[in-house]
Amino acid sequence: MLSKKEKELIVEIWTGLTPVADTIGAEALLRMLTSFPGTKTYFAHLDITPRSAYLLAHGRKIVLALADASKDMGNLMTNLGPLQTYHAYQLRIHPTNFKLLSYCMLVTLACYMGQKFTPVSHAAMDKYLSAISAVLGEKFR
Ligand code: HNI
Repeated sequence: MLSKKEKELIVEIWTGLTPVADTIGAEALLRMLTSFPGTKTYFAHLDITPRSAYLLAHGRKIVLALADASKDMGNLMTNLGPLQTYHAYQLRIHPTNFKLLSYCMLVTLACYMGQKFTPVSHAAMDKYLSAISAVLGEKFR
């Protein structure tokens, strides 16, 4: 559970990062693909070289989805319904992978935000990404 303060902090962080959504998203993806090579299997048909047009565009989609969902945290289940179905039934993403991307997103935010990524922000973001991961991975069988 995120407190009211934590929720506000998360919205503030993602709102601030929206202009660089492609950079943040692409770096988080690249870190995941490099540190956990097994994740590359899901992107086998795509150009996942560092800062490729694809990685930037896809990274942007992920960050914007995270930013959007943060604005209505009480309804993650409903609002992420289509993404949940897509990841579970069409893409068949094993839920472990959401933890890996979340971890790489935290590292990316720490690098990018520096001092602004305080321990309090870190803890709040960890909770938020866990909540997202739980929703996106829930339908996988
Ligand atoms: Ni994910 C497509 C959001 C985690 C593999 N993913 C999307 C799209 C969004 C998205 C948005 C684009 C949907 C569309 O085009 O309609 N993905 C998210 C979010 C997370 C996440 C918010 C967690 C934070 N995705 C993951 C993980 C993997 C993953 C962990 C695999 C390791 N996603 C994919 C793949 C696609 C995808 C593969 C389709 C890519 C494509 O371009 O075809």
